Amino acid sequence: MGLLDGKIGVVFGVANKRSIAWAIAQAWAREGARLAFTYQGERLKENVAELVSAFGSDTLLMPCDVTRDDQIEAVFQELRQRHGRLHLLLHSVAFAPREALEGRYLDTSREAFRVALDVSAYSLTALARAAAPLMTEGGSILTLSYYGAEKVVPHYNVMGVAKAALEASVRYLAYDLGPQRVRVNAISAGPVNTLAARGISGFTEMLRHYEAKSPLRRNVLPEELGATGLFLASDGAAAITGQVIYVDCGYQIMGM
Ligand code: NAD
Ligand code: 0WE
Repeated sequence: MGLLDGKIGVVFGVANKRSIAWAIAQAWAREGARLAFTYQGERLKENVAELVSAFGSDTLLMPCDVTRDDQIEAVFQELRQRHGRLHLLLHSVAFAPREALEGRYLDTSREAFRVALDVSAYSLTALARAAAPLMTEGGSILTLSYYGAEKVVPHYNVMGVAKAALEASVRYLAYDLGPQRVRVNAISAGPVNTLAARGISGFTEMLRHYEAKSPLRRNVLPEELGATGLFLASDGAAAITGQVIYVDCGYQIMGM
């Protein structure tokens, strides 16, 4: 008896075994969900194929660059043909051009702003709109945010602006989809050492800062993000929508 028995889900944002999407997908699968996966491009295909082979050889795996309407359409067309319905969607995707995460927010170019907001914020709306017609039995849409959406985190820059737009999108999507029993929530995660975090200068210091300052005096573990992702997807969260849930060892409550 799994919490997600009979549920069908699709996961956007697995790059490798350290991806937050992978931790949440594993928690969903362990509780009985049937999952399909997408990957950003050919560069990641092999990696992701190897990971998802753990879920059986008939696991649906499709390319999807979330800036491409044609690829989004193809993913949901395939899901409709294979399963006919959908209950769960995980959006764990973000990107800003590297140079926008260095230096001043003030210097963000129009193009870097466009790319960051397109990939990291608009994509949730595009995916939710494509998923909604398949979520005929209700559903749960989940995305990943970060504290830089609400407070200044040096160098997070345009990603902070994109996460603010993402969190506002969660609320508007929750309102639009509520009548069809589709819930939309975000997990605001503390820092995790993933591909997207590696190479960010000062990331190791950030991990140490959370360890020193958060009420729980440690960093969040991927499996803890998996556990919260599972809760939000389950009937235990049936009355929770439009929310940003902090999974950050309490860091967000601190004033100093
Ligand atoms: P990750 O690199 O494993 O995942 C990021 C994913 O985004 C990758 O799978 C990448 O392929 C995908 N992606 C980027 N551009 C894309 C595009 N155009 N089309 C499709 N996919 C695209 O890193 P992660 O840390 O697991 O990041 C997942 C989410 O978690 C992101 O939204 C990130 O902002 C958020 N987050 C991360 C942390 C952290 O410290 N790692 C903290 C809070 C929130
Ligand atoms: O959302 C993120 C990072 C997302 C991200 C990472 C990269 C690195 C490679 C988006 N775009 C890019 N572009 C690249 O070229 N996090 C929450 C992790 C993160 O990133 C930071 C952080 C934290 C935390 C950047 C600066 C300061 C703090």
